[in-house]
This record gives sequence, structure tokens and C-alpha cells, in this order.
Amino acid sequence: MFWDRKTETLKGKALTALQEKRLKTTVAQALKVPFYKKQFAAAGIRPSDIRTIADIGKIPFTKKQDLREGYPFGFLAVPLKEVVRIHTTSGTTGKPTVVGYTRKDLSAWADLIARNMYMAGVREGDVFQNMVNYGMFTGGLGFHYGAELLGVTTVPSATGNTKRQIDMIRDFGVTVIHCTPSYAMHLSEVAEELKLSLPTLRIGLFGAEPWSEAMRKALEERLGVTAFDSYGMSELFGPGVAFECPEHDGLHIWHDSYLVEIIDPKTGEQLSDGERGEMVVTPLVKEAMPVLRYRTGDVTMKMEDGCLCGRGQKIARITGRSDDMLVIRGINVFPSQIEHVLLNVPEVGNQFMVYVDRVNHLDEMTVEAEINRGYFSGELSDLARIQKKVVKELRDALEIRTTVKLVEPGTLPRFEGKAKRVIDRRSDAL
Ligand code: DLL
Repeated sequence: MFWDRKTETLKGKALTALQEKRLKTTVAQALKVPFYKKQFAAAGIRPSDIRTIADIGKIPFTKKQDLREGYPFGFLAVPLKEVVRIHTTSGTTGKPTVVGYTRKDLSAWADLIARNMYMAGVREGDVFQNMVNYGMFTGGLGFHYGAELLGVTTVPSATGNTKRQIDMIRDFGVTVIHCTPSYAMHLSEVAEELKLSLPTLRIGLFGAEPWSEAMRKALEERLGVTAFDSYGMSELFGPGVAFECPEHDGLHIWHDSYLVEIIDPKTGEQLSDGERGEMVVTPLVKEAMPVLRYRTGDVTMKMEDGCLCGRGQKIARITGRSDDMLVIRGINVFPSQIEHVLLNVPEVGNQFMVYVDRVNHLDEMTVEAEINRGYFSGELSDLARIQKKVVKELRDALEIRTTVKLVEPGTLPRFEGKAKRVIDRRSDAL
């Protein structure tokens, strides 16, 4: 039974007591790592200074760069022989971050995934196809063991060969899929092209990258699923950190396993509920690689308690990363906002790319979008009309002027894993 009602609906003093107990254990575990020993000494704090949740503010932040500098095993709090698996983060530059797991970690992680899937309505009897990378990326094995623990029939299809993925969904009667939202869109396009329906699907678990409400609507319509947002990051186990419940109004971040703070990324000051900022997380149940006050770089806010499902702490859908947020002529733009606008213009398809350049010291943003043949007459004048429309919609929503280039359907890159839709070329121009 993976509706852990008691833990998931814990409130008030009982919840604080559990969190404080686990925080103390986590701090003690972290202090086995030389980095944290030094960090505590430099800040003049002792483990006994961390008694309440509020005391967490005394601990300095841990940054991605700190973990990178510990490559490969500098952040392990247990001997390597107790580590039964490692994953690495999908860093884009330099060395990745290595994440280690003990047996206990793997069991706690699988349990969280099973709870997420159960919350989304997945049950024994479902057939689950896991269409993400099964290698160093945490999405594959992470979901795999959670699904098996829950007791669903698991299809470890991994990524690639979309036609084969579609065949498996149809042949095995798959009811639940997991992949990135961008791959789900690609899958629906290929199914449509091949005129193959997917009538058995009912639930889509989508995550690992930011996506919008418009994308949810499009995926639900095209795939015939109810879509759930799934958030996680390797440094915090992987997927399974926060997940939507059937209310689809924010993601429950498991309050028994993660402490959440929202800070102003510039000053490091804690923000109040309802204020958007960078999420800082302290996992409470990690053994091999505990991290304290980890700066996720992800932008969200804490939501008010009181979800209709009865579960606790929620965060809003992640709008992007504080460090991939684009600043175009002083205006902050998240790629997910661009996606939202484009998905509401029927004349363009679901695929796009964004290029940012500096021309004569000014930022210029170019959006390439695929034309949707169904809404295009083929006339040059119609092309100009659509282009003008997209420029206007983007200007209205983002308050910036963009250049829009319309391209033939099927010509922009498709992504099996996380989409890389933004290419910022400004640093080349400095
Ligand atoms: O992406 C873990 C994962 C796998 C999550 C499968 C969900 C499903 P990393 O590769 O370490 O881990 O990347 C973590 O991806 O800091 C966010 O910036 C982004 N991200 C993950 N989920 C979401 C989401 C996995 N639902 C980084 N919405 C995070 C927005 C997300 N961004």
C-alpha cells in the first residue's frame, strides 16, 4: 500500500518533530564529509547548534560547484564499499557530479517513487513504459525500481526508436508512460504521422525539464492521458522529489524527506510563501551522500497548505532555472514562457528553437518555429501573416521584440531526453 496516509498528511508539531529528528541525523551524517567539517568550523557552528528547523539558516549553502570540486567521491559520507550504485548529473560543462547510493538510499528512493506513482493513480494491473535513459541519468533506473516496488508491469523501453516505442505501447496495452514532455510531444507527432492510435494510455508522468500548462493541455489531448508533473534532481536522489496529485495545482514536495526553503538568488535571504525565488533543499533521508541547504538553481515558490487531497507542502510548477533564465534587454524570459505562447498559436507546430545574439551591443532574440500545414494556405502572404501574429503574441506576453523565422515541419531538432531549445550566443560576441 503506497498511500502512506500517516506520513503524507502529517501536520503541525508531529511533522516538525519528525523533520527535526531527521535533520539532526542528516547533519551528523554530513559531518563525516570533510567539506562539511571544514564548512561548519569556518562558520563557527557545531552540530548541537542545529536543533530546530529555524536553525538551518545558520548552515552555509552548498552549491553545484562545491560538489563538482569534490569529484569523484569527495562528498561520500560512507566508505565506497557501502555504495551499491552511482549516477552522475547531466552537467553540460566540465566534470559531472557523482551521486552515490547505499542499499538504504535505493530503498528510500524507490519508496518515494512508488508513493508518487500511487498518488497519480497508478495501480497494480497497470502497464508502465519507462521511456527515458537507463544509464547514468537517474530517470531510468529511478522510476524502474519504484514502479516494480509498486507492483506494476514495467516495460524498460528506455529512449530511441519512436516507432518501436509506439508498437510496444500498442502491443503490450501500455496504460502509463514516463518521459520528458518534449519526447511525449514527439511521440504523439510520430503516432499521428503513422496514423496509429494509442487507446490504452491513461496516465502520462512527465518531467526532468520545465514545461507549461499549454503543453499539458496539448499532451493530454494528443495522447489521451492525464498528465502529471514530476520534479527531481540527481543530487537529491533523482526523480521523486516533488510530484503532482490529482488536483494538478502545484507539486507536493515530500515533507518527510525534503526540507524546502525559497531564497532570493542574489542576496541568499529567505523569502515568504507565495514569493518566487530559488529553491534550496535539504534532503532528510540520504545516507551515502547527504547535502545540506543545496542550491538547486530552480525557480519556484512555496504554496499555501491545504491541498484537497490532504497531503502537505506544495511548490508551484518550476518556471525554469535561475541560471538558464534569459535576460533579454533587461527583461527576464523563461523558455517555458515562449513555449506557452507558441502552443497557443495554432498556425505553428509544437517544436521551436530560440537563439540569442548580441548585435551592435543589443540583445536580439530569434525564435524558429515549425509551420503547421493545416493552418497555412501555402501563399507567401499567409506566411507573412503568421509571422506577424507570432511576433505580436510573443511581444504581448513577454514584452520583448523577437525575430520569428518560420520553418518547414519536421526540420527542427527533436530530443529524446531533455530538450535543449535555447542557444545563447551572446558570450561569443563580447
Ligand atoms: O532530471 C531527475 C528527473 C528524472 C526528474 C526524471 C523527473 C523525471 P537531473 O538530470 O539532475 O535530474 O536534472 C535536474 O532538471 O534541477 C531542474 O532544473 C530540471 N527539472 C527536473 N524536473 C523538472 C520539472 C532529473 N518537473 C534538473 N520541471 C532540475 C522543471 C525540472 N524542471
